Amino acid sequence: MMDWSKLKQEMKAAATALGIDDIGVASADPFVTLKQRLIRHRELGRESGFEEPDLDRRTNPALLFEDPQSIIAIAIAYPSKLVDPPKSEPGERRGIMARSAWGEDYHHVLRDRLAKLESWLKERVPGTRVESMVDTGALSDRAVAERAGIGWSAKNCAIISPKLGSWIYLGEMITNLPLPPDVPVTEGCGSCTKCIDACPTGALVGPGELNAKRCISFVTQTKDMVSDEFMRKIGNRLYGCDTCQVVCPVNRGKNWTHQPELQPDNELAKPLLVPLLEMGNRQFKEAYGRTSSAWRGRKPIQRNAVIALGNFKDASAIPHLIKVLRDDPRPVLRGTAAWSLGRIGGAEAACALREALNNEQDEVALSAISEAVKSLEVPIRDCEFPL
Ligand code: B12
Ligand code: SF4
Ligand code: SF4
Repeated sequence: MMDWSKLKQEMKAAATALGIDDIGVASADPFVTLKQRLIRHRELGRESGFEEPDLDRRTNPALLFEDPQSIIAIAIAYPSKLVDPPKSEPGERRGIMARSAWGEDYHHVLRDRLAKLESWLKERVPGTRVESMVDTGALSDRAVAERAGIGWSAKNCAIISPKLGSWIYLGEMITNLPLPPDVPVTEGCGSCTKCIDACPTGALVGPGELNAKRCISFVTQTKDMVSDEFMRKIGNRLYGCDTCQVVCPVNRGKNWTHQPELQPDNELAKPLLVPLLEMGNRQFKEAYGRTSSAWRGRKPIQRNAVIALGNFKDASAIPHLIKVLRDDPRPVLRGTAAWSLGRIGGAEAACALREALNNEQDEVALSAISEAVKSLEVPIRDCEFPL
C-alpha cells in the first residue's frame, strides 16, 4: 500500500532540487464559491476576455481530467529589481516591461518544472496520470494555489506567499494520486489598503475585486486605440503593470535571483523607445520572442512605446512620431502617434497633424488626428496645410 503522506513529504523535500520554489497540494473538488464569484464577475462586465470562457471547466477539475484525486500547485519566484538599470533621459527615453515579462517566458519555465515533477512522480508511482497547466489552462491558477496553501488571496488580487511575497508565477498539475491536501494560509492583508489606494485607474474596485477592463495591465495588452484617459495613465509601461505589487509592504526587500532563466536583460526590460518603434517583425521576434510579452505580437508594445513618448513630452521624439504618423501601415499606430504629437505640441508637431488631417483615409486614425488637432494649444498659421 502506498503511503501518500510520505510521498507528499518526499515530493516537498525534492521540490528545490526540481527548481520549484514552493509546492502544495489541493483537493480536486469543484471550486464552488469561485464559480459564483466568476458568474458575478461576468455579469458585472469585469472580465478581461483572456480567461477561459467556460465557467464549468474553470471550476470543475473532473471536466478536465478523468477521476481527479488531487491538484499539485507550484510557485516559482522571479526578480523584482534590475541590476544597474539604464537611465531614462531626455533624448533617450525608455519604457518599462512588467517584471512578469522579464527573463525567459515563464510558461516555458514552469512547464519545464512541471515536466520534471511529473517524471519524479512517475518514477515512484507507476500508473501516475497528470494534466499540467500554466496560465493558459482552464483552471484559476490563483484559486488552486490558495487552496493548496501557497499563499493568501490578497486585496490586490495576487496570491501572496508569506515567504516569497507576490513575485511568483503559478502553475498546477491535476493528478490521479490521492495526496492529502494542505491547509490554506491564514495570514492576510489586515487593515492595509496600499494597493487599492495606489492603483492609477481605480481598477481595484474593492478588496480582491478587479475590473479587468480598467486594469492597465490589460490595457497594455489590447490592440486597438486606447482612450485619452488610459493613455495618460499608461505612462511609460510597455507591457503589464506592477504598481499594486510594488507598493505592497509584504514584497519589501523581496527580489528573487536564483532562477537562471528568469534573470532580466536590462535592454529588453527597460528598452529605449525610439529603436523599439523602428523594429520590424523579425527583429521584434528575435528580441522579445523568448519573453512572455510577445504573445500579442509587436503591435501593442509599439503602440505603447508611442504613448510613452507622448507622455514624456520630449520634443526630440517628434520626428520619429511624425514618421509613424505618415508612414506606418497600421491605422492604430498612426492614430496613437497623432495623440502623442498633440500631447507634446509645438509647431512641427502641429504642422504634421494638419498635413495628416488632409491626407489620412482611415476612419480610426482620422478621428484620433482630429482630436489631436483640437487639443493643440497654440494655433499654427504657417503650416503647409493650414486649417
Ligand atoms: C485573465 C488574467 C489576467 C487579467 C485579469 C486579472 C484578474 N485579476 O482577474 C489581466 C490581463 C488584467 C491580468 C493582469 C495581471 N496578471 Co494575470 N492572469 C489572468 C488569468 C489568465 C486568469 C485570471 C482569472 O480568471 N481572473 C478572474 C478572477 C475573478 O479570478 P482569479 O483571480 O483567478 O481567482 C481569485 C478570485 O476569484 C478570488 N475570489 C474567489 N471568490 C471570491 C469572492 C470574493 C467576494 C472576492 C473579493 C474574491 C474572490 O479568489 C481567487 C483566488 O485568488 C491567470 C491565469 C489563470 N489561468 O488563472 C493569470 C494570473 C492571475 N496573472 C498573473 C499575473 C502575474 C498578472 C499581473 C501581475 C501581470 C502584470 N505584471 O501586469 C497582472 C496583475 C493584475 C491584478 N491586480 O490582478 C499570475 C498571478 C500570480 C500571483 N502571484 O497571483 C497568474 C496566476 C498567471 C500565472 N500562472 O502565474 N491577468
Ligand atoms: S496591475 Fe496596475 S492597473 Fe491593474 S490593478 Fe494593479 S495597480 Fe491597478
Ligand atoms: S498592499 Fe496591503 S492590502 Fe494590498 S496586497 Fe499588499 S498587504 Fe494586501
